[in-house]
Amino acid sequence: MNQAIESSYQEARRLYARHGIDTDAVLKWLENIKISLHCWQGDDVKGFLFKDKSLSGGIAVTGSYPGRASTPEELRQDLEKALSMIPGKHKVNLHAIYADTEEKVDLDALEPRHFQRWVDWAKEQGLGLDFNPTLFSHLNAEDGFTLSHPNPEIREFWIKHCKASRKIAEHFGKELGQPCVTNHWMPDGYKDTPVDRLAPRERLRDSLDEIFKEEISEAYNIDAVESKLFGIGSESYVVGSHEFYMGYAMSRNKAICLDAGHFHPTEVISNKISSILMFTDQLLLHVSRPVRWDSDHVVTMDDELLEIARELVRGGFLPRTHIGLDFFDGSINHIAAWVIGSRNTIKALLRAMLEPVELLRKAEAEKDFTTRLALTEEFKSYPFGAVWDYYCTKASVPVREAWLEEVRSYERDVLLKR
Ligand code: RNT
Ligand code: ZN
Repeated sequence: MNQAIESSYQEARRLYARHGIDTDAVLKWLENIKISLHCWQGDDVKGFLFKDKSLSGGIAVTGSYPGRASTPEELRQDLEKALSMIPGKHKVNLHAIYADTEEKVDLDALEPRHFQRWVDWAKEQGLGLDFNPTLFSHLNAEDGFTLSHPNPEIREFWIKHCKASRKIAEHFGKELGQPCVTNHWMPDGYKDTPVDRLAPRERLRDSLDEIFKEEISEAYNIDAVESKLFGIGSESYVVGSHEFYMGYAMSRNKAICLDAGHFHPTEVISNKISSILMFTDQLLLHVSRPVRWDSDHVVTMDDELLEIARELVRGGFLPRTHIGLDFFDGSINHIAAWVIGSRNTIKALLRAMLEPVELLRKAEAEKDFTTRLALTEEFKSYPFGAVWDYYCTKASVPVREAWLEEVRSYERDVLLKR
């Protein structure tokens, strides 16, 4: 091990130990945390099934940085590259449109075999897989409604697709020996103020009930539902609102997915985690960064990321929380985006684990808010970076910005030749 990294770590270790924080134990803990790397950052949410269809559903990618993956092989190669620069063992999050098959198959007819190459690859790489039915970028989603569509035939198409998705997820879970989280998000909503807010919600409830009818063991598949406040083209009303899914998930024993970009701009998901986990078993996070709207910017080390990490650590919620990333920035190197967002998320968890939580709790209980504030602020400049560098070294991934050079040469040798 590099001498400077080792001695900086030992110095940091002593400093943290003074407050009862065992950095060696923290790193063992961190090693067990899985992040779900979203495949759709690798190709600007295009997928492979309907290549000529443009992205719909009120989400948008801007930028045309060269080199994005356009085949399953390229996407896997890029994911491998990204994962080689991220410490830990993680998961990859697939969307249905990323099926790897030569067959011409529509979403309602997808089967586990259309994803077998992903499964084989995940096995070989020691990765878990998560899944999402794709309820956008399709002819049957063109008018902005899917599972709550007034036309029963269109609803039926999407119900079939979601049922098929759960079977695919079950297969992932069985093959990989760890549960696959299947997240259901659909864009359904109105651009302008609706007259009837209730009927689409009743239809969505009924469609979801039909989809979840089949019992699938939680050892293989965990269902999650993702709410949203608004999208492009659904500014006035989204069928699957937060309140809708709070009620739905609680009454049906499903996991809620909180996406950091799906609320009012000053509303934060960090403040929702403890409440939701009082009443549900499991939580899915879509770690994202909304800049003025649900813009899905690459996750940076901002206050909200740190606050999310603190909530998970302090509340003891990590075993019940699935952490997924959800951003798509087409204006920078696609692999760098993954690396930056994932490393930040893991690093934020590390920072949270390195805080003197017991001391802070005690100060709070004693109404000593001065100590609470003083310690919280001082700990922001404690040497977590030395612990992070040591962790990266031990995990054989690049230390500090050294990964950027690797991305640059990969860009030169692989991406720009595509
Ligand atoms: C959209 C949701 C959803 C998608 C992915 C691609 O606003 O956040 O999670 O980003 O399914
Ligand atoms: Zn999301």
